[in-house]
Amino acid sequence: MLRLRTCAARLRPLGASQAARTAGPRRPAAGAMTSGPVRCYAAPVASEPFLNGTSSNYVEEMYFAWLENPKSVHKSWDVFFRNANAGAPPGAAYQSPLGLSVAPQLSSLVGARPNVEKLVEDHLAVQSLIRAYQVMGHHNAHLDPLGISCVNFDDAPVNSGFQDIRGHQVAQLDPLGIMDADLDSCVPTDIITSSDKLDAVKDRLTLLTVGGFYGLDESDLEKVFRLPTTTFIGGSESALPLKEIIRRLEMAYCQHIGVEFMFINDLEQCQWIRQKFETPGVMQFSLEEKRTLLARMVRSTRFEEFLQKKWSAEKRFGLEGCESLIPALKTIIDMSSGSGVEYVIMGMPHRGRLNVLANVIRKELEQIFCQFDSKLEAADEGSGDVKYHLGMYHRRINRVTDRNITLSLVANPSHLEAADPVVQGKTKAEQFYCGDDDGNRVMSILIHGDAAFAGQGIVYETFHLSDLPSYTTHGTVHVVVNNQIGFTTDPRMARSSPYPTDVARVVNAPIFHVNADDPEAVIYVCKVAAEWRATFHKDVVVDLVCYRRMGHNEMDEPMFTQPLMYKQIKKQKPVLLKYAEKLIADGSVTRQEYEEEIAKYDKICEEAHARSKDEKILHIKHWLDSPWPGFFTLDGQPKSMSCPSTGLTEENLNHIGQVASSVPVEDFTIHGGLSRILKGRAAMVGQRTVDWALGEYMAFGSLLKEGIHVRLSGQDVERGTFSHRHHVLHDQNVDKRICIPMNHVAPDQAPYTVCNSSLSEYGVLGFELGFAMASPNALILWEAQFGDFHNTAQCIIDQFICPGQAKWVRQNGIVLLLPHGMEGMGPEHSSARPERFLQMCNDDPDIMPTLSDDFAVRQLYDCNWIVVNCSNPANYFHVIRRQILLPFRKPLIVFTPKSLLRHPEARSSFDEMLPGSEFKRLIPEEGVAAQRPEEVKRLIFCTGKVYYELTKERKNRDMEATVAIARIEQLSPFPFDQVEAESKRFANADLVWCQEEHKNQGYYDYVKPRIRTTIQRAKPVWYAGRGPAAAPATGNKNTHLLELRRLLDSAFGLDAFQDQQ
Ligand SMILES: Cc1ncc(C[n+]2csc(CCOP(=O)(O)OP(=O)(O)O)c2C)c(N)n1
Repeated sequence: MLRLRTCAARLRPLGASQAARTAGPRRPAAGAMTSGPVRCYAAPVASEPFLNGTSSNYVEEMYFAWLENPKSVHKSWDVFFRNANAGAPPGAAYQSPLGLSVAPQLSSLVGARPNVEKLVEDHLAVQSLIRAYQVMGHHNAHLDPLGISCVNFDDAPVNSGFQDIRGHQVAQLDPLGIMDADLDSCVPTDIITSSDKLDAVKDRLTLLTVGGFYGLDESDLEKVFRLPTTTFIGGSESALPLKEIIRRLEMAYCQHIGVEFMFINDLEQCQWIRQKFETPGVMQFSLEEKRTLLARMVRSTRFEEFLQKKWSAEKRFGLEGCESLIPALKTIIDMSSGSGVEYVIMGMPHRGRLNVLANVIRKELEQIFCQFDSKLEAADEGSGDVKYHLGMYHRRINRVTDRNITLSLVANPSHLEAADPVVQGKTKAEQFYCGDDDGNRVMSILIHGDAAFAGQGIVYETFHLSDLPSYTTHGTVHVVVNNQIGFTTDPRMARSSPYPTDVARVVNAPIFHVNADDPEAVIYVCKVAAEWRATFHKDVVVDLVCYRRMGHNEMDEPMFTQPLMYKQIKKQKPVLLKYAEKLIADGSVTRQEYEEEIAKYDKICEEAHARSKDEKILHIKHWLDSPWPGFFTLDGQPKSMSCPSTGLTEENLNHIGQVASSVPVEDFTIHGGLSRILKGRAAMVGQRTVDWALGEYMAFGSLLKEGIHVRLSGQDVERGTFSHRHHVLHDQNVDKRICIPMNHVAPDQAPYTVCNSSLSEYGVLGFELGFAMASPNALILWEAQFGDFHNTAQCIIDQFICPGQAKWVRQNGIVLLLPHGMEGMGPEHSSARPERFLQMCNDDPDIMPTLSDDFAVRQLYDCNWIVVNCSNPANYFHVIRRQILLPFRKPLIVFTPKSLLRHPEARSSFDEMLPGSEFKRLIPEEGVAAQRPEEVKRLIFCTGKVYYELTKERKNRDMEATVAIARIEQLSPFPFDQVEAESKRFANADLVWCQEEHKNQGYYDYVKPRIRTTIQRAKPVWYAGRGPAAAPATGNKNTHLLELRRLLDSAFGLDAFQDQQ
């Protein structure tokens, strides 16, 4: 090692500090030393002229090899190292190798130097060339099965086999400059873009040498170059002639697979990939594998053909042009099953979905076929969904590995990529609940379209969750069905990145582009992708470069917009045919066997079709992606229609209150300000009261104690945006040492997860929704930083949360906490947009429901979601607990307070939380006005924080006997029964709806018709609130206060509405 360092020191000018750094061991020196005694070279040396930062590694490689065996390196290197070790001065060790003897005749070496320089330069050039292929080879790979980027359309050949079109022709031959997998299709000028034919290599090389980048010329082709350790093309050989180096690099990087990985900043991972693609002969398939692949291609192809034959006028978003997707997915699943995965959760768009359901998930074919029957009667309530959006869950034996595997395809809306975070959340939950901390047992696969993958921002948001501790699923395999078109839009109009997959580079995911018309290449990259995930637990992308044989759907005419592309597609021989011919030609199967395979599958389809005619009823619940075994009765009904009391014993409240006020670990120093907060909590517990944060603590802590996992996620939720929560304590003296008291509630409690999320709403809310899908026995909450930020997650709300049960019969108990309130903070942080949630509620404003004993629970059961605005901590506590104690699950939207978090009146007594107490859908007037209700002149209905402004104003105006105030805490489903009771109680009062929001916003449009229905339209419902406006709030504090004053004036002005009579 010392010898090496000495030599290295001579090859590079080292500063003192650098010299010190080189002292540590780096690589074991070879055992046998063949040269003379070591000379320490202490004096600073001049750099040799050809040496620079990059070449020194190469020279070191040479040196190691030389140490092992002087004959393994070129003679010139042998001489050089001998000279160097013999003490040649700087510059003098580089000599012509021929006819020279070793030192001491050093003086005679001068003069032969140019040859050695050339030799070193050539070696460096070869090393650079190898690296250039590793970095840019994919630009020249033959990825497009149509070859249309390389074809003159006026004279397009019919492709009968795999393309043999050189990547370098790309720019020259594509008349349109469109439809290339790689929009950045310029040929890298520093790599030799040629075929495996030596002549072509020579031609190209000659061309290059004219203006040559690396300075190699034709005469170098036969020269043998030592290979650096950063390549595996040599196999067992350590040196190869240049022409063979080029040929092998072309084979590895410029055929039907294009590998993008050199941006990964991890040497081990780069080496792993190099080995997988460079090692000679690595892509060998056994006969068995080839036959399995052919059988899978048969199924994939014939399934679409069968559907086309039977239902030619139906949309099905067929897979034609990318039939290899099916064997691709099956390979990923086989490989993953082999490495221990038991559960694969998938998400995918429309394209090929039925095929995946049939041939990957193995949904019964008759269940798929009967979906095409328009006369099928729906057995489930709700809207249902089209067949290519439904989900599926299936547990079966994987035939290749003979192990159990569960496959689930998550139901999705039309909104492309929206299901990505949902799949990840569900995957994380399944991992969490089975204790799979490293993702060895549960994994996700996401399938994408090329246009959507590049265009939709949610893809990026989802990638950014991939390595966060509370969100990682430990690697996802992404498969892109890159048919080089999005509906009618060409890639050059659809994205600005060279590849549709470039978004994956942000997380250092390797990207394997593959020509989907080469099924073996597809299978190979899928194997590598699955292995990558199993080895490194990181994301990986397989880009299946293919085409779309039909229009966007089977009814569309693609020739309107892509005439030349489709002329070419019409000439394209189907991939199954090409592959079958290849296997027949090489003797892997006989034509008869191939035809029998086809006949066998066709028969399966025909028989299933016959059976499908017996299906008379469509059960959407047969398409559930996440069954909840044991939660419902066998026919899917709730086990009861009641909700137990959500109250807690005094002892429990005290105990949780103490946990919330303490630091349950030893030697843990918290911030002084936090000590005061905890002391304040302890004092509240002593006084049997809770504020908002403590009420939340009681709810979460008690559920945890009862074995319910609680997960709270969102931006800065650990402390709380408003610094009120403090669920994670930070040691002030030890970096990253934290304590989560909520996990110290009881020894056998369920775990509490509280996690600050990435700055994403769409991605994180989708993720939490997916997490909540996995189990009904968990409370999953997402909190927006401010309520209005939920609008960047609108797609998850509109497409999944609001209609999810109606479309896909899957209930979901996710909770959204949306800080809301007009506090004079301007338009951006005031409104959680209650009007939007309320507008999407499914209760009828015009029909007074039939009231029954279980009305409150039934109403909840029938609604699509619950919307509440709690005005005190006890009610918040109850509604959170009710969420779990209900015998079914519904999404819960909570408008949460800001100033009320610290409002001295917004506190609740333990009495309101004891056994027997429950969530109050409406808090009736309980003050002075309630004593003589007949004398009350006005009944104000309101919700949320404005209640406190109203009571203060009422007191100031001394109107407590004349004005009653009732709080509607559960806005939806609307408490018709309680509003009716309150209206009847104050029979002589006029009715006012008061809100602090603008008239076209807030709750007014929702509550007014419902109050009117309740009172049988006997009276008007007056409005006291801000006028209509475009923005949610004013940015001017004075205007804010003025508006508040005005709305309070109208609320308490008993003649304020006279002129509206
Ligand atoms: C968010 C969203 N925007 C628009 C659409 C309408 N749309 C449906 S398919 C499609 C093209 C998708 O192209 P690509 O992702 O390449 O998939 P392909 O259909 O080619 O398989 C579009 C624009 C949609 N479904 N979702």
